[in-house]
Amino acid sequence: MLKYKIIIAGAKDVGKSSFIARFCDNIFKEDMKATIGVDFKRKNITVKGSHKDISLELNIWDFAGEEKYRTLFPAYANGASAAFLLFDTTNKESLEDIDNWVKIIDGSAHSNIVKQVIATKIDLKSEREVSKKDSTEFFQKYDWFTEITSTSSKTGENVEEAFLLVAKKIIKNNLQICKPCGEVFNKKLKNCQYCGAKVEIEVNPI
Ligand SMILES: Nc1nc2c(ncn2[C@@H]2O[C@H](COP(=O)(O)OP(=O)(O)O)[C@@H](O)[C@H]2O)c(=O)[nH]1
Ligand SMILES: [Mg+2]
Repeated sequence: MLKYKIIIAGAKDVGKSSFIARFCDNIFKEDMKATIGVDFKRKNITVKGSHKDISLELNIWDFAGEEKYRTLFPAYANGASAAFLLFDTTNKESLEDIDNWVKIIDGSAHSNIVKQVIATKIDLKSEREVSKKDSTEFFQKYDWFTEITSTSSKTGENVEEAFLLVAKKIIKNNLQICKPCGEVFNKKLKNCQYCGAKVEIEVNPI
């Protein structure tokens, strides 16, 4: 099984632990307990490839967003293939805080890390403080920015889709398909680890 580490960044209470709980266990708690330091979950995901389905084991690291724990973050960001950056649509400050998380990630993770922005709590329509337009404008300054996925861990809206999107980006970044034998393996290798064929042209598995 191909294993990848994913980290979840964002201010305290933006909904990081709820996002993970919805994806991994399909549950939601109004009284989610605050994360102390760091937490860890595993979940497999299957992406439909053009040649074959690709299953990944995602190791998902949940961080406490509180200032006092942020010094731990660089150590845990080490080796991550993707980072979710969460802000809470009912809290404008949590959007501004993303700049700090990007700095921390850029300073500690490898440069081709997938970054995916997630807007949380979209079920709380009447409490909304950040519009899609304002948040999209906020992220234009980042060259890695593609799109925001708007989610609700309460209703489950777009949570699985967000993980699937990131899994696809991880595959694009890290894997190639061997033309002769059809197996999927690490992009860094010059020969297929299954049949030994030399890589002539990189073919993306999805
Ligand atoms: N209505 C609603 N509340 C949410 C949602 N996600 C999280 N919450 C609530 O927001 C609070 C903080 O969530 P939590 O996951 O602990 O945030 P964390 O500190 O970023 O891990 C908890 O009371 C959750 O129940 C959501 O999508 N909708
Ligand atoms: Mg938490």
